[in-house]
Amino acid sequence: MKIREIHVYAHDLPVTDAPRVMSSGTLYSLDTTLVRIVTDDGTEGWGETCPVGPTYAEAHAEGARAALAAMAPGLIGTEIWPLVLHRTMDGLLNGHHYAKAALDIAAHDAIGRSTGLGVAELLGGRLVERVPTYYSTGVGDPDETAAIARERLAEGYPRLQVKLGGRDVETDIETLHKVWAAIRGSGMRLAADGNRGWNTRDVLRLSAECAEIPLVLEQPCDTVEELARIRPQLRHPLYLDESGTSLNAAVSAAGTGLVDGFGMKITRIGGLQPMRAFRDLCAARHLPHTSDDAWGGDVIAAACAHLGATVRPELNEGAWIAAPYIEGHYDDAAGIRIVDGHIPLPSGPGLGVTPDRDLFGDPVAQF
Ligand code: 0XW
Ligand code: MG
Repeated sequence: MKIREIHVYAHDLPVTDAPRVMSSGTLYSLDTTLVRIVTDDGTEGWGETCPVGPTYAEAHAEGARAALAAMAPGLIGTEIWPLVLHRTMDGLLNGHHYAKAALDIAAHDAIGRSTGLGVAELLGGRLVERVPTYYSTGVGDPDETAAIARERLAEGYPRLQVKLGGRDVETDIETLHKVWAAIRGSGMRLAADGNRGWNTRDVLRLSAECAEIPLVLEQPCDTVEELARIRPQLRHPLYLDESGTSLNAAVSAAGTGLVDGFGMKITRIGGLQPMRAFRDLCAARHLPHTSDDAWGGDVIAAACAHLGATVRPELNEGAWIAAPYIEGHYDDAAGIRIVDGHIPLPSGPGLGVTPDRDLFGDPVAQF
């Protein structure tokens, strides 16, 4: 099965209830990139990549489109099978995982559509039909964040991620105590995500002053070196997110015992093929992890849901999707939705969503 055409689209996703505040930046609207592959048997496959602004990761929307344009001409007429595709892409461009991921996802979608199989089956087989997700707050007022926690708990979310950092640590500590008072005894799991925004002094203080709260600390500091320095003094499990920039980085973090789990993004690691290896590596070390992406619409959400359905339930920290912060869907009927804190896996072949192409206008590039 070979790639016949590649079409690239740019699309604006305004943030509902904007702005969304993170320690890495304030967001009003996200620029997403969609890829449509057409194979030699006429099958279509969709992929997507949407950095959450230019300051969250070493990625930005125009960078994704430039990298796709650099690779696409060399991919026309080549095999679409994921292992072969990655080898071909790596021969055309070094790095740029987040752009390669869009092509990898489109390839999985096309193979699924052509064979009549869901992407979860291509990844080894679904273990659940309802994939757990988690709600992620913005960096906000302590009482308002606790009120959000109460609401999401009532909606059935099994896990809450509180965004913190980029302000005085006292307010972050107050926020965690108020959120814990709101969810204590409910079974809802809690992550405190600093998004690289704390220095080591502030994380150590926060961990000590929240020692009785059973939370996980997600990417509190910017660098692996800082995390390694504070690790022995932390009172909480440590998860890696932004610094897990590749399968190699994840192997090192898991193998050296730096972390107790991961927040992982399909696009950051390069797509579903490397994400599948990451999932199996985590299973071998009994490390919990998420199956997220940074942002994006129904295509990336479907990819997260399919991957999330294949994670061992006891290690599954959920598939985060941006649907609660986005108006509308690419596919009105089968768009990815959250019901009672879980994502019902779409039933169609491939990703199970068929975007309405008219939403995106003319392609910004075609090969
Ligand atoms: C909650 N997420 C998965 C989505 C945001 O874009 C960032 C993020 C995270 O850092 O965990
Ligand atoms: Mg995170």
